Amino acid sequence: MIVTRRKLIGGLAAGGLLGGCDRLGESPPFRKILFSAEQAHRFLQRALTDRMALAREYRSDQMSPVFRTNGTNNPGTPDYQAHVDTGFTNWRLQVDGLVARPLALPLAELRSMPTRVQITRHDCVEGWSAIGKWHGVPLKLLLDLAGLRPSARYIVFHCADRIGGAPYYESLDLVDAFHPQTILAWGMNDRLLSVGHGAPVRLRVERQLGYKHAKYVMRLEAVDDLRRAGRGKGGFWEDVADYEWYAGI
Ligand SMILES: Nc1nc2c(c(=O)[nH]1)N[C@H]1C(S)=C(S)[C@@H](COP(=O)(O)O)O[C@H]1N2
Ligand SMILES: [Mo]
Repeated sequence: MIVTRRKLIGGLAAGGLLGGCDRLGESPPFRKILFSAEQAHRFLQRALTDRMALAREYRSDQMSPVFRTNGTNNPGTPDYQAHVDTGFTNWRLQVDGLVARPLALPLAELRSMPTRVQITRHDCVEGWSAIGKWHGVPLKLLLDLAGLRPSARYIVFHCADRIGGAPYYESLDLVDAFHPQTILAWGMNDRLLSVGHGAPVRLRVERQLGYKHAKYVMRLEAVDDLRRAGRGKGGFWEDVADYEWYAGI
């Protein structure tokens, strides 16, 4: 929320807090309050502007000739294999939790929605990077379709794979969830997303490190608290190896 100085003064006046003092600016304690409110406002504004900034996008001729896979390169469960065998025609993306309208969206429907194409650099904490082209539906469109309830604060991405028995999952706050470059990608480098890179859909959240880009996304869940997901730190690597939950780059 952005509080202007005028609204703040108006609010104080309406609340009777100003009493008989009509020379507000000359009253030292009030001047102090107003000064710090303005500082706080400026600070929040800058923080939000930074979070909304776009990641660099590249030209086609800058794309990496090879884009390796990392982590799981095939969930390998019978359920997942059945979806691969049927071209994901029976697969549905579940959208639930703190939403007004839970959804179950077929892949064809995701692909028919407005598509964003972006050529970006993926940075893995293990020390490699690659530039690839991603095609997908802006996460914002899906969240608007489902209608977030006011209590929703995070989006949890539930994946089809497990590592050492624990399901892979990740989560974002709403600033990143609504960022214009945050997409659920169903295509990569002008082709349908391969199994290795996370078919049928994977997250691209371009201002963050590689492990946040959940592959094999089956379900989006809107939650008010991350403590109930996984082991409570908001993501698989956050839980098992203390990776930062906010992996901004
Ligand atoms: N479901 C799932 N998503 C995942 C992983 C994983 O093992 N499982 N690995 C993460 C890591 S560490 C990286 S660097 C990227 C790798 O994406 P890529 O295989 O398309 O290169 O996926 C991320 N998303
Ligand atoms: Mo990674």
